[in-house]
Amino acid sequence: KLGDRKPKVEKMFGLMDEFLKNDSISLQKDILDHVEFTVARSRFSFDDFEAYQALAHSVRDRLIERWHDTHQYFKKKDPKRIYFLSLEFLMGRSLTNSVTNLGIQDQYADALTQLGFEFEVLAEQEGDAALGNGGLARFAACQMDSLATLDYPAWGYGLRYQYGLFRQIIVDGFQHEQPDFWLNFGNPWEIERVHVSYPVKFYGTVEEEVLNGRKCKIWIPGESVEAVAYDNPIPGYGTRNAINLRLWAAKPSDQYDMESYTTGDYINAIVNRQKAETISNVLYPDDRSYQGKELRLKQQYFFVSASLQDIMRRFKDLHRSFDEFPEKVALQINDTHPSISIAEVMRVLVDEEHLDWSKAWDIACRIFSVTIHAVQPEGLEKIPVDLLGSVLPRHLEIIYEINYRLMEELKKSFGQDYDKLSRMSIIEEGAVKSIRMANLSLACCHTVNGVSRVHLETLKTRVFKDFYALWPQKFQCKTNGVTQRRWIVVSNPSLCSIISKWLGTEAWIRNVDLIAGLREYAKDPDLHTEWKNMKRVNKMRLAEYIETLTSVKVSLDAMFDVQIKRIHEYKRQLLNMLGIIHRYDCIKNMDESDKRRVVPRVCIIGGKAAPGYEVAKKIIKLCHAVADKVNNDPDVGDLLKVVFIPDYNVSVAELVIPGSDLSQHLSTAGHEASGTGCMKFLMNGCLLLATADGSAVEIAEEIGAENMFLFGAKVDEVPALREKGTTLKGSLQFARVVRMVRDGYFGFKDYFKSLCDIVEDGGDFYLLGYDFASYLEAQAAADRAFVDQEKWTQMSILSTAGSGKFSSDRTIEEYAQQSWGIEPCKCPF
Ligand code: GL7
Repeated sequence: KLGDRKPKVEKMFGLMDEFLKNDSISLQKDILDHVEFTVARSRFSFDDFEAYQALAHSVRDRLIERWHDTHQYFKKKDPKRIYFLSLEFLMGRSLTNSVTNLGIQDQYADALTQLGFEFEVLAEQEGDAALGNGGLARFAACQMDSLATLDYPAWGYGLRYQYGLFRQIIVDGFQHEQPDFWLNFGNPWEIERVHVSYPVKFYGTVEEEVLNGRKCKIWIPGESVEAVAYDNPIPGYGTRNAINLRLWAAKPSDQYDMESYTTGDYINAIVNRQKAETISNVLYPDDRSYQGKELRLKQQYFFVSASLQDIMRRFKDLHRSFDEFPEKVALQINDTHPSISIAEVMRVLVDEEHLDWSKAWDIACRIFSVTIHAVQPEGLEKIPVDLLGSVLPRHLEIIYEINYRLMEELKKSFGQDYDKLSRMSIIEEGAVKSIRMANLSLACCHTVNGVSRVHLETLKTRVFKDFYALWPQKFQCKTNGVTQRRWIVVSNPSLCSIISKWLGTEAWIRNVDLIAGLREYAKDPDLHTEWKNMKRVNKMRLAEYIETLTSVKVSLDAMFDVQIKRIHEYKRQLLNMLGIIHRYDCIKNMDESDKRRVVPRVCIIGGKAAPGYEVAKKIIKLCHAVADKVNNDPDVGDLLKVVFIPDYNVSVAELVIPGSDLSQHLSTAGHEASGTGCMKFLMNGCLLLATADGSAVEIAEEIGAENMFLFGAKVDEVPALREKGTTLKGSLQFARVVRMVRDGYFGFKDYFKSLCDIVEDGGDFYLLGYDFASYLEAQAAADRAFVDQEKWTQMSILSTAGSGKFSSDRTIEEYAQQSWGIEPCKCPF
């Protein structure tokens, strides 16, 4: 209780004003203060990393100020809030993004120059926060940026993994994984909140009790772990709002096991308590399947339980009755990973708040919405009943009850159609009886979102056909987007200046639709000159990076052709490699006069393979084997270079994308739910060579199919092509390049045999053979377009100009209006 000690608000504001000034001298003093007192180095002697730390702390102070003010304001206004639950957030670096969004980049750059440092050099000191695998997690990060910028009262909730996504190192062309100790040198972007912590329970038994004459279920847990909050302020751009990303870390519980202590088993008691911390230790490095792992389930429940306790506490501070809960709370389930939250909400409302079941279910159905990011039913999580029953016994009972009621309701519509009922059931019978987490989400959520139009269609017609027939109104399309703040303003400052100059305003940074205004100048020779210079400077930066990492020298006149993303069979990096081999083979068979007509290329590939994914690892090795041969062949010279960029991550993407001419998105049609990399390339004026899959279909609508290179089987053709199976042979050219690999032209004959088998004898599930001819045609079209640099530049400008739809700002507006029912809440001071 503050009692008489209430702070004098005016005095507080007066002092704040004096604290955080943004003029150059104040910033310099501030940075040096942090060198001296936070980093504890002498201000007369500190290195670049220490300077970065001090700088980061000085920026963090400014973030915290806004973040406090925003939360104070949210508390006062008490708007409906969106709580975004995600097991993964791929934030990358924070420094440049923070000063950009705070609008104090120039002031900091200036202050540092005066101290003898360069902002860019210090920014390079920061490691990536890689608490996620791929597109899904980076999309979550982009959404946080948009939520803050658009002033929505939002919270992100997730897990603070000690080890982020593994580091990829390449030894003799093979991928090896090393742990990512990202917290070893501290993390200035987070605020540890030791006073914000909740117990999270596991295991134990369920007992029945009579309370006020009513039978109740009581969960007697067997283990308790403490969840401690780490807050990460997320600043909006062009607003004072800064929202919170709250990540939970597991700590041993205070409620220690008295018995072990009293029986003298002191050491074991401590060791067991320490084990608790392992829950938030490590991010699962596979981006598609984590089926049946106990630790994975514990991670999911751990962050869900802590988040819901936090959300309920905030709600109860101001409200008495849960009737108001749906007016104040929207919960977004990011993929099926946090869907145990549905059972947890039911448990809290029924067992702890003593609401009756139907009332609690009504509330749950009004607060939850889900986004599915998978295409294949195999990508949807299932948890074995035995496992769930052991780790969360009460939740299993609740899920059974939800399912019983669901089945009763379905019988009213479908009668005794048991096939349909068993398909729709939350419980999957079979060798391993399992809980289908997607079906649990579908039963409860008021909206089920797909991440592109093609994807939603797949969900409606294939994956969730039965549910769609029953509840068509639940299914919505929210095409993904990316934030132009990070993907243009931060990562491509020269492009940012060009856009602002030609549009005559910086307003596009918050309202990206304005970017379409560039179309008017797509043929303007002055813009062309600036555009080409920008691209060349970015290519130079990328070429230096490539040389430093791989010792390969590349020509800036070559087309930089890039495929960067997780390595997967369906993403078809192998198709790219076979295309490169074909190009190499052609060059080898040319005479000198033909060679003069070849468009020189630098083929850049980057991406991680899940540690247990053998085929993907072989593809990485093939990239290196081909690169070795091609890059050292004097017949080829600068006409073709092949580069594998190791340890691909967010900050590498920020460097590579602005320096690319062409980017490849080769998923077999119907397999990429959306894809977001393509949107970043698009914004940066890089032309797309793509299949008609995921968001590429919508990109073609926005910029015109004539401004990209589309190829390959269409989504609705793929099933029939597969039916034809092994009778479907690729072209002669395809057979020839596969034979080169098979015969050991690039060495490692035995090792690559299985790759060749998959695309020839193994049925070629991803249709590489079938698509090869049209892929080569698309590549040839790209070559022809590149020769005509005016035409190419025009296409490039039109790509950027047509990228407005693919901003996560648009995505978030759609979620806010169609799924969450929230309004902006802009902090006025
Ligand atoms: C993904 C999809 O594969 C990808 O196409 C989509 O853009 C992304 C965000 O919606 O989600 N689903 C998934 O499990 N991962 C993805 O990147 C890892």
